[in-house]
Amino acid sequence: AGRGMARLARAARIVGTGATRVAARSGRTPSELMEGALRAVLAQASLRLRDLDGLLAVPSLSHPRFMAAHHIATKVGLLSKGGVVVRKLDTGGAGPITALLEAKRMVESEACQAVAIVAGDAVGGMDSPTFLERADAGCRPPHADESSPEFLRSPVIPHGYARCTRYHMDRFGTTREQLAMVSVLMSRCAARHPGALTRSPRTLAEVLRAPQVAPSVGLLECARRADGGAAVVVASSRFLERRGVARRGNGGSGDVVILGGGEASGPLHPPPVIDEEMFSCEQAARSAFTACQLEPEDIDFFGLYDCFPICFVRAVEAVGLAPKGGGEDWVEARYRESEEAGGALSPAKFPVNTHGGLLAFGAPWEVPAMYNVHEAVRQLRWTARGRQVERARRALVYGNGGVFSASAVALLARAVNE
Ligand code: MLC
Repeated sequence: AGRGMARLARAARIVGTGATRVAARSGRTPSELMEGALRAVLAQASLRLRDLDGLLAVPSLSHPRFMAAHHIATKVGLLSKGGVVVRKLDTGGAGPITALLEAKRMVESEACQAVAIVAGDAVGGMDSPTFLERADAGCRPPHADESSPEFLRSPVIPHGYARCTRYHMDRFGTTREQLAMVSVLMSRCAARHPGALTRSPRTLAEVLRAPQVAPSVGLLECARRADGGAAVVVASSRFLERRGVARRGNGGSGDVVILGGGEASGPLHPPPVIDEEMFSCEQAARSAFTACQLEPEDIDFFGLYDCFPICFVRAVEAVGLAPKGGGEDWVEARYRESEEAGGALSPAKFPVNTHGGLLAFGAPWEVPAMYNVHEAVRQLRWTARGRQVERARRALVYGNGGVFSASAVALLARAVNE
């Protein structure tokens, strides 16, 4: 019994999720969105602000702040007591997953009892020139003028992904249609989620007809710019036992255990000649599976990053749903099945991004990987309603930063009642 208790004391659990509505424009600042998400997660987890002894935040683009985590912690009054660990983490869109793994370490090795992770941004509310200027500045290779092979024209991020897309098309024979099918599948998922920005499914023709943003990247194949805030709380099981919080608050088995994960990095700017080495998602997924001694067949739900179709296709391969170079055929097979099913696949047949991902649920800059976590938690709590993957027990969540520059993968499990 003693050893069992010791093991329990070290386990890190997600005990709550909270979010503001994702909106095309909210009129709110990232700090306000983060605060809204923080209040929501505390309410859901039946915790008070003073229960927190850790806070992690990811940076925002619309209102960049020096020490953004300290800013939000000060704003909500968390720093009026001592003993609180506060950190901003920057791995781009991988941030929320990096933070999840960091929170696990804080609980397991730094003796934190409850760590909140908050993310929020208002890029939907930014006017187009300001958004593009800032987004371009972050990802444009420095010192590269138009004659240089590194040069990426504006919008820089879609052009960076277009370069990777071209590589994948040339090397593996991916078709333009297969890429567009990713957006169709995401929109069909989003249409089932009452909180998603995309309310109605798109057809393949609509996606292919949309204005081109970069070569082989149409407007409906870009992460959908939005405002929103999202948060989770990670707590130690010893703290939860002392408080009796999780079991009571969540109806017996509502906690989600963070089993472990993996991270990897690639170049900040896509090299002029793309090679397999730059796709850090595969390495991150491999590390996560090895760390947890699990295999793709053990996973019931996948929250995959899909800022552009190529990211999703590479993710499908990285997490083992399809072999390398087979991601696009896997996508096409799911698309054909969904056509036959009359437009939407059951979650059992498509246990991936049941909320619609960045392409369709909404993408407030570095927040969206948090939506992957929220959807995974719902799936593992068996509260995903019309989107539920029956009896889901384990989930994989993946976040990507930059252009495959940072990859973070975490594996989560439905807690077993002691
Ligand atoms: C845009 N629209 C969409 C959509 N994307 N509608 C449905 N699905 C989508 N996926 C709609 C908008 O809501 C808007 O509708 C209209 O299309 C025009 O979009 P816009 O953004 O207002 O236009 P514009 O300012 O011209 O810019 C277009 C764009 C930009 C494609 C250049 O949206 C863009 O850069 N998007 C990608 C954002 C991005 O790069 N995110 C980071 C991903 S990388 P209406 O009705 O208002 O006209 C990542 C990693 C990391 O995630 O580290 O961050």
